[in-house]
Amino acid sequence: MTSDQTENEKGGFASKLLPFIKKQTRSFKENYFCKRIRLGVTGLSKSGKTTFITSLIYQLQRDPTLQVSIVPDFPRDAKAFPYGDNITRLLSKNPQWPESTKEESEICLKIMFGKKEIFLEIVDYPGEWLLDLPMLEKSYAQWSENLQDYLKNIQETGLDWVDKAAFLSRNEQEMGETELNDKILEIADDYRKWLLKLKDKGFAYLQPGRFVLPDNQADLYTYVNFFPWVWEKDMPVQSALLKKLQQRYEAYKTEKIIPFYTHFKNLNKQIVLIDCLGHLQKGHKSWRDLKFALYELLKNFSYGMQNWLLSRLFHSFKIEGILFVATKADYVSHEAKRIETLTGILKSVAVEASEKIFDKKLERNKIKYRSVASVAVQSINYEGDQNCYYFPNGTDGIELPKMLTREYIENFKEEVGKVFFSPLAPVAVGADEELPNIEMYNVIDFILGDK
Ligand SMILES: Nc1nc2c(ncn2[C@@H]2O[C@H](COP(=O)(O)OP(=O)(O)OP(=O)(O)O)[C@@H](O)[C@H]2O)c(=O)[nH]1
Ligand SMILES: [Mg+2]
Repeated sequence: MTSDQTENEKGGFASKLLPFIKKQTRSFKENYFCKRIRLGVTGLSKSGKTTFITSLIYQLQRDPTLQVSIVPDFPRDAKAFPYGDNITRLLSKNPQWPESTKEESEICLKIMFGKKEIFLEIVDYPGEWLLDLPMLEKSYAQWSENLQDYLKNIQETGLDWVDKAAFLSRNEQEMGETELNDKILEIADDYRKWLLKLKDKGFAYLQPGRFVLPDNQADLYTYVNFFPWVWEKDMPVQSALLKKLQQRYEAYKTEKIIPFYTHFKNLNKQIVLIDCLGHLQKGHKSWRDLKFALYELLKNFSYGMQNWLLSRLFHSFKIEGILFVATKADYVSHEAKRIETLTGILKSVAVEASEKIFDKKLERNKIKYRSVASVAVQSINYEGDQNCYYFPNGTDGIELPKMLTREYIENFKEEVGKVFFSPLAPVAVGADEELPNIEMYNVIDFILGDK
């Protein structure tokens, strides 16, 4: 090696190292001298995430004790959360809910709180994608076994796509490569359509999420090309079909789930939104499915206290506090008794789903439960509030159940059928009025209360 080469290499090494050190120092400064909260707003499809995040930003900006601004140029590598569009829709003369989310987006708020400076980062994404997270830790065989049990549990048998797949696996030897590929695509598409039907019935545990909600139309052709092996317990030792399904399952994980997860996993606070009323309306199957889906989801996050310095240096967070929220509480009106009942229902589903996961990792006072309306569909009248929609108290409608037995939920469904309303538009507010909400201040307290 010549001395020139050595110098060049040294220079090369130093010039590579310098930006690294600068980056580490910058991130150390950023994280050491100011507080950074990575908030995960977790919730199944249509649980109210986008409306909730929009309302949260709106309420934070109106809090007289805080100075809140949206950090420009954030995020550098993803789409910005469309706060402006969402709030304009909600405040317009004919108010509209935010559009259903089709892609991931992020926002960062700079919050001055006395002399303290806090950066609050929030990620929004389509609820359907969240259900992919449990697939990460499963092989194709484990995933298939899991879905086999799932089909039994939800009592779905005699399915067309399963019969077709069983037939294909018995006859694959007689087929050429092209025919086999075509058949796989056909069954994968049938499987996708079946998932969509399940969604309509109120089921939440629908995998893969992008079959139900693709990133874009092109994904329908590129990724909807596998299905679970659910027609027999033991998989064959040699099968071209099995090999293709396994490979495509793994490709989906690598190309779709992992990039989403890496953006999403580093959280230090989590808010889990649950549309309890929506699931109750759809009956006990939907309710049971909700519990199962929640359990499978929460398993994917890390909970517990973390080493403060290490976490900030290496950007690896643990969730130190969780708030479960029953959304759309305006459907039961603001009366304290009914809000409490809704929170009780929320607790019953959340505790059952998360007990084993939090076991000794989170202290009880770090787990909170609240009922909230991000944007109420009516002006809230705090005294003698009779104007509620889905679950009025008494003669015209039905009361929320005190105990959630299976029988109750079945009957509940029937009763609700009689007084069913389609989703209502948010209330129109005047230029000098504010968007009505229920108990959003509790959410702000959860986020900033310990800072
Ligand atoms: N009454 C009432 N309805 C709400 C509220 N928040 C959301 N909704 C209803 O729930 C629907 C879904 O809300 P979104 O905020 O889009 O839910 P999401 O979880 O972001 O849904 P995806 O992005 O599709 O996963 C809205 O279109 C409204 O009909 C609320 O505070 N009160
Ligand atoms: Mg959304």
